[in-house]
Amino acid sequence: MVCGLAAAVALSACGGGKEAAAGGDAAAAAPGGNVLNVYNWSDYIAEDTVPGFERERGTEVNYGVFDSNEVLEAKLLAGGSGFDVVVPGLQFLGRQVQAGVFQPLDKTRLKNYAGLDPELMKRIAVQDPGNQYSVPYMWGTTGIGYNVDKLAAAFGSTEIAGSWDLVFKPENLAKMQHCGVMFLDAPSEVVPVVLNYLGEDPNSTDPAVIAKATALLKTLRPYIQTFHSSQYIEALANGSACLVIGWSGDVLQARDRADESGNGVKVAYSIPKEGTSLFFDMLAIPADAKNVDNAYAFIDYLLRPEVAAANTNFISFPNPVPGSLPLVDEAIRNDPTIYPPPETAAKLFTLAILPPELDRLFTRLWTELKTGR
Ligand code: SPD
Repeated sequence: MVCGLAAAVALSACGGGKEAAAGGDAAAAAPGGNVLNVYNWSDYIAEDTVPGFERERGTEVNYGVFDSNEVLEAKLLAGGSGFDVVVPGLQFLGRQVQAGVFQPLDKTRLKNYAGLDPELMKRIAVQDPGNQYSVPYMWGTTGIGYNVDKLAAAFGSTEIAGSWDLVFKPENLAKMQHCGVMFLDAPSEVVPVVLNYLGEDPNSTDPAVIAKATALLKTLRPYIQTFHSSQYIEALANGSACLVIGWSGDVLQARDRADESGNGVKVAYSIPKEGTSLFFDMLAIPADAKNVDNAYAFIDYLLRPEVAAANTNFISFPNPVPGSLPLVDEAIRNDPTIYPPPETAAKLFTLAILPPELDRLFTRLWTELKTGR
């Protein structure tokens, strides 16, 4: 089933359009003008996607980027963000819907809606009932990114990258500390993966269970140089990091950047055999968006098979439009780390809606971890 989703295709990473300062600046540009204010993940769109939309529609796009659901959510919950299209992860969108942040989508305004993968839409409907408020942009996994030569030098081969043991056993992580270890900077991304590794429910909300993840993470802390959710792309590519917990397409972009630079750094991505999280990033229109016609036009444009394919080809994340697959580069289409085969897909879990009452616990444990307390 996940393969069917994967077969659906992807959108992309950074680039394109003018990057708006978040919130207020975007709002200031809106009144009266033919504009669109978009807030998307960094490194998540092909270079010509936004300029192509601007040319075609005669609209100016203010394009801002973020690298964490928490940052986006803070702006949305504060209200008056000025954004017309945003891209939260599904587990955050679920609770933002409950908080009244978004307007329901009028599907009749999206002529490419019928091209979305029905299996994927069914899965998403668990957290966005009736698929009322969002459409998927891209999906992917959280896994291990590594420098092939450094890993082989430390362990004799790269086989160990097939298991979370590489990252979650302190004696293994210690062997990579000299060349740069980076973790995603978000408890909502890392804790579920650790719990799954420990054989616990990855979506547990029980503080006693979450404490097991915290205890393990504390044993790893001495070997982690940096917590960051986007800098690892460049760090892997230029060789200043050799082991990361990161997102699939981001690590593969690092591999491509290194290859293109000719610096000799070889980067690879692994979905560990114990399984990991499968995420969906969703396009949604805030309830107070000012440029709603342009927002629909932009979402519909992103769902065109040729646009979705261009994005996937650029960012190496799969999109949800099956009709785009024939236009996706063969190397991407056949890459099992991008489109996981059924035996790998069977081990992937979806992140549940994060209950707001867990926020304080997550924030505290993460602060303690990062500060080494
Ligand atoms: N550089 C773009 C990465 C997008 C990752 N989205 C992750 C959401 C995970 N819940």
